Amino acid sequence: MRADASPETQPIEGFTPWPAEFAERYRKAGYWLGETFGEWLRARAERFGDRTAVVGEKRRLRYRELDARASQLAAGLLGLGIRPRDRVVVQLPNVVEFFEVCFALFRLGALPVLALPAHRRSEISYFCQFTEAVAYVIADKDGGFDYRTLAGEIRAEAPTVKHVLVAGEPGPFTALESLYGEPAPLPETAPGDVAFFQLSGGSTGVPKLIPRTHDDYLYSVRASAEICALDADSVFLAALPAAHNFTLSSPGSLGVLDAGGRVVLSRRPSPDEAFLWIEKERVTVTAVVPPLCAVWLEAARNTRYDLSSLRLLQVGGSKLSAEVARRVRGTFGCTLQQVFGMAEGLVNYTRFDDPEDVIIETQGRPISPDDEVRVVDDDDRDVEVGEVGHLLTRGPYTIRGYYKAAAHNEKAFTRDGFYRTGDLVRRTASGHLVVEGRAKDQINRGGEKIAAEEIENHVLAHPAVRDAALVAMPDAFLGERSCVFVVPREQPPAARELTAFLRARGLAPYKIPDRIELIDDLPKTSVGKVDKKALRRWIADKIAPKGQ
Ligand code: OOB
Repeated sequence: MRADASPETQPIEGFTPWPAEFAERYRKAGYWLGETFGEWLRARAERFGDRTAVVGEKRRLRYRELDARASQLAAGLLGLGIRPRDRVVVQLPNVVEFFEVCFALFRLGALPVLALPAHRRSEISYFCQFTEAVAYVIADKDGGFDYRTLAGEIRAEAPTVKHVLVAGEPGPFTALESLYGEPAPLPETAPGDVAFFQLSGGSTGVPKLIPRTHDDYLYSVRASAEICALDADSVFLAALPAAHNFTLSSPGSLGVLDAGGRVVLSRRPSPDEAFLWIEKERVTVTAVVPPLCAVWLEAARNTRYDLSSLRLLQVGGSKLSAEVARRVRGTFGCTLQQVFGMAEGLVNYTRFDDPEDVIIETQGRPISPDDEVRVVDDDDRDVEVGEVGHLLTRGPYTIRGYYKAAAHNEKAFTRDGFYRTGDLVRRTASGHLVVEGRAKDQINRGGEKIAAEEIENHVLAHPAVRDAALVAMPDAFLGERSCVFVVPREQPPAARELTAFLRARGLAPYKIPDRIELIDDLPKTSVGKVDKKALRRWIADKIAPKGQ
């Protein structure tokens, strides 16, 4: 494809590009092919035309149809006044429209901000305001929640949002369906441009936005599809939210579309629904978080569904225990693959030809020969193989900076551009990584990430709270749950009331603390910081099963 003809990249403000010598290296090595998502989809439509691309609850789309619908919707969005580089917050459940909307925006050069269905007013309002989004795309209802009500609140808080586009019954807003028009000439986009934003699990007061370019993301998709040996017969079940990096690109929906296979969208990850799809569509590969893996293993023991089509079960997002890992092959009769990735870039996979103990006990190794991985001590000195340290990384699909976050980027990246993942890992002699813990102030609740500071700020807003600290407590099912230590003013808040207060502030439900502990004062370290280690130990000890 093209080289000279490709439009010049004009980085958007607030985006940190790769230094020129790295960009050149990644192009030369054949990682960055100079292709945009729009072109990529067109090429797939030409090659796989009548094959089924996406299957949802209500609709199925062939490659050709997906391509055409994306162009029609892009024209409609342009007609509404949405322009290249405009930000659009997309919050859709696992429905076919998710792909139509994303590809329409890609084609238009407008930038989706991929929110999760669980996000609520607090998160969405922030995304809209921070990115100055011009539109917000939702489904009418999902899981008993009416997104149109939320959209009304967002409109009041984020004046830049001119359009609310609804998949389904629009209520007072615009029906997405009304926007599919005659394909129109569209502005050109450049492969080095930002294509969309992922969201960071984060550890700071507000979530960070992750700008991903066409070039870098498509590389991670292609290389992931190759590692997972996807082909036109692959059928991927998106059981987790389609917008999450794992489901979208590791190799996920995009990986399977790259190979000409079929994406099947499950509205819920529960065995009832997911297993039905596996049987019905003869699903070959799917991706789950460890707690879901455990639930599926239980359910598979006496299911009435035929799961024999499944070839590969990927597990990632949080640490998988070796005990659960060992049960996968026996129960599903398929290969297990551990996936340790992050929306910022780096993704590690165990490989099909890895020895069994590596598949069970490690979280894999990086996608690319050009993924640079360092494991360092607190002073950024490399530690020996086998020793635990901080994971730093840079490479052809790992960002060089969060969007519009100059001050935070100083801390989150080294001077020479390595991303500080906040993960504590050990590297084995074979180059595989084992996740041993976390240095970032975050709770990983079964794969859902909670930034402690963000929640503490919300708790501190309660008039009866003087101080607060959120920590992880061990949980047999989710791995971790959240516990907030609250130092009350005079009258301590009732737990129920505090929870209701947080809900009313519009927090995503998974971020509401699972447990509240009242305490006279927060313990401090010798340098005067809150001693979260002590709090974690204390709560772990308190909830540990006693005696025997
Ligand atoms: C995935 O992406 P994010 O952005 O939601 O979260 C990234 C963080 C990592 O830094 C690490 O702390 C944790 O999630 N994590 C794991 C893990 N996979 C992710 N911790 C232990 N074991 C694993 N296998 O979670 C994500 C993105 C792409 C593919 C897979 C997961």
